Amino acid sequence: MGFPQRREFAVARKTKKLTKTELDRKRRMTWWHEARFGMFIHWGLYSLIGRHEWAVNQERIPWEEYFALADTFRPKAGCAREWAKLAKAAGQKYMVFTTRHHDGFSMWDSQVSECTSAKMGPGRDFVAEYVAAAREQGMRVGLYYSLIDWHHRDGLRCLHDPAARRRFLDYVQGQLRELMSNYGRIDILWYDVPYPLPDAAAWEMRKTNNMVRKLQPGIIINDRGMLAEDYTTPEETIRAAPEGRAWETAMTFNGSWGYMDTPDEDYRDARHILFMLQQIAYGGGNFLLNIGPAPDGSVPPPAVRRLTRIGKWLKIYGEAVYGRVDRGGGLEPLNNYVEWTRKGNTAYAWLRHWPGERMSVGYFKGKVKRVSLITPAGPKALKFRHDKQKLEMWPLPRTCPDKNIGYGIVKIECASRPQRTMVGHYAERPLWQ
Ligand code: JFZ
Repeated sequence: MGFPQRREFAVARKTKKLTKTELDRKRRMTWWHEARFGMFIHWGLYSLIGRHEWAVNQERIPWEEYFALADTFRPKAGCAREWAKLAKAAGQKYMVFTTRHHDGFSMWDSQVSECTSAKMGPGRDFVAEYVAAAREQGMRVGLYYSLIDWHHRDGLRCLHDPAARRRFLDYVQGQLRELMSNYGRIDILWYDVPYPLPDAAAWEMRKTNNMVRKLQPGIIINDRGMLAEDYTTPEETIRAAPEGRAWETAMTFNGSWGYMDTPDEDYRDARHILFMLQQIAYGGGNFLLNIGPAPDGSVPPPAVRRLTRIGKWLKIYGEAVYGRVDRGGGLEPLNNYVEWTRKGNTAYAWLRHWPGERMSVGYFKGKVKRVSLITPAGPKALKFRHDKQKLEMWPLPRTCPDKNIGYGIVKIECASRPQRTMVGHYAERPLWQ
């Protein structure tokens, strides 16, 4: 026979065999995609300075002075539990904690370093406290680990001196082995800043990640260790990775990862966070939103207030965010106030501005089966009329039913994939007629 039939060809493409590596990745990433929203925590000695986590470097603070801060680092007991409870209340499903940032201060009882929270001031293993608290609240557990170490004597020398490189890699690999061995199941390893070595080979990343995966078979690893691994990490920006590639936007609340006592107005507000969550979900990404706890471990009140409101909202409207949200495409925003997420044949219209008692969405395609308004009291069926021009829905209340953040959701269930795109419509009926 000659050419395959078109239909067969389409089917063949759909069932395209994934390689074992691709299949394993898809499996281990499922919970992560469905979780969507996580809490990033930057906390360490720099929190005591309160001027961004790079203070020691940017202000050229002498190391003796910096590590002397450890003597006054006396966080309250149970602070990690506070973070985990807050994450849960915020509707976040996983957490990522800075085990060691660039300053070289390890927040656990590391045997390969003298600069640890166990050997110095606090005398505590914060990683152990964090992991226990996260688990207790049903959170997936992520560990952030900085490859760069400003303080380690070989942290820079490793670039030109092979013996120094050997010592430094032994240290990095030793620390990772501890983190992957001593705290039970770890769900995410979040590498950061692979400086100064030039490539994955110089860092021995393949060997290191093989060790990590051997110790933690289900673990998800980000892309900041100079290998692509499981997901891409745009920062302070929402930028989808190419189709088929997982991505996660990491974002500060107020411009600093480490604790800074900035005014309330400097915090991204709850409405904006929701807008970003929608944009990210539409692009098939995840959202890792940072808090920088104060030296005593407490979370700055502006962050607590916002996270609490977001969590309250997600309790009602979470189905538009969690679970098998499809990567978007084909659902264009309506002016500047209706945006979308989609799960299979169901479109969720996110209303940032309330249209009044009737809502009209032009250019909507898809066989509409049911339309409902999601409200704090549950879903309310809406009437609808759908023709070639538009989908009309009514009766809506006069104002947004969400009094918390003022963000409403209309759920549109269809028998086929919903689409809203103006392509082709210009020809059918020009906008100016
Ligand atoms: C790094 C750190 O330097 C910073 O302190 C914080 O921990 C943050 C999460 O990560 O900063 C970066 C790293 C990578 C990029 C930008 C800032 N990047 O790829 O654009």
